[in-house]
Amino acid sequence: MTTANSTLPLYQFYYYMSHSESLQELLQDKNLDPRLLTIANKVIQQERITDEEAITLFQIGEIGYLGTLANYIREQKHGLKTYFNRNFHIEPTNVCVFSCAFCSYSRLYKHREDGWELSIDQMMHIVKKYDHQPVTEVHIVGGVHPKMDLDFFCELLNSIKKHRPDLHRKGFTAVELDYMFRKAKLTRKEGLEKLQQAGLQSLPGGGAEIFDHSIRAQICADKIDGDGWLDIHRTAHTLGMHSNATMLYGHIESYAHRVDHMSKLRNLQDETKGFNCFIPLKFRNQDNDMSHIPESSVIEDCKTYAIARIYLDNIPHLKAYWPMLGRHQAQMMLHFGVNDLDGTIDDSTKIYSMAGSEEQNPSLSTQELCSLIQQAGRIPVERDTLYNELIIHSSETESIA
Ligand code: V47
Ligand code: SF4
Repeated sequence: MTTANSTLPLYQFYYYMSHSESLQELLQDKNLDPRLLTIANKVIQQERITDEEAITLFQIGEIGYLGTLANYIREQKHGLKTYFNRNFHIEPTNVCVFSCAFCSYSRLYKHREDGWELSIDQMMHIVKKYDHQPVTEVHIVGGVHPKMDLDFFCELLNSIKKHRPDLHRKGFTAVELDYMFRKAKLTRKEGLEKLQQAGLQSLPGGGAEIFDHSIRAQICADKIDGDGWLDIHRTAHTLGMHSNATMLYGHIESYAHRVDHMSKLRNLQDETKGFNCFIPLKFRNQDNDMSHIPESSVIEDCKTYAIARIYLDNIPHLKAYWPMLGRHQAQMMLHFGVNDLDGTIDDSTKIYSMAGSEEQNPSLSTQELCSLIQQAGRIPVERDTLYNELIIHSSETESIA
């Protein structure tokens, strides 16, 4: 990896220094709670924090302290680099056999005339719209439609691969996969192998929600359980596919549930090293069966991202998904441990606009993404799905990695 201006501009150098220094200052603070001092020392020593310590961070860590620790870790891992990619989504259908209480997007199968169902030709039409455009990833995700089965999606993947082999095909939540494999009467390994042969290259992180049984029973009772979600990702990792992990937070779960969720991910990552990135997803409350629950505050969001960065020491990247958080809040998260903003999207997803996100037609040009990142004092780096660096967009020059 080379960059035309590998020397940091002076302001970025001072910026980088100031975060280490603010951590040193924090350690000198005589009023700092001894539990927080112990955790800060662990971070400096690169020691893993315990589940109890993570709960303590949620309970008594204020955002200045948490941001300092999360930034320190983020800069140890990635310096000032902040990643994004050029991608678009295909949402084959919003018809779904499940009825998750938080979902604003799906239409039950019995009311399928209110939803959409795309044919292979219609989806290939979307893919062909990007011919001659430098997109690197298609993200395929949607509802669970009983007629869209494993063979249907193998045909779709094969068609995309044939038409545009260089486009990385990331697709299907563990929820969609579990349903497809059970219907096809295949084991998870057999089903994933079949999709992999057809062209699937990695899995997105959706469907994880909160792993705890009692919470799942209240918000998404009928779909795959937490162990099943983890098993599908474990199986994908053993087949050489990478994946992401999400956590839907800010609804009825407690801090202990969030830590339990991240603990299961941290344990699986120790085993497989297959997760590329973790994406906390803030619950949005418009037009769903949980609309009576207020959305989390910005402070709570900052804390959750920062604690994820501190706790998940073995997952390399932390993503703020801007279509859900809104571009300005996602930009702020670049100071709470985040080093990835996902992609250009090109107004190709409806999941969050329908749930009340301020991003009603999510689309950002590369230039707009770079500006958001640079305004936060970071260096924009265009990546592919697997975090290979493609272009470093420094403020003075642009270099091909
Ligand atoms: O599993 C649904 C979430 C997920 C709401 O891997 C909601 O790169 C908040 O996982 N409020 C699907 N969240 C999307 C997803 C995703 C998105 C972007 C990138 C990646 C990746 C993965 O959306 C669902 C669910 O957790 N969701 N409804 C809502 N009202
Ligand atoms: Fe279906 Fe996914 Fe919505 Fe649940 S979150 S109802 S599985 S589309």
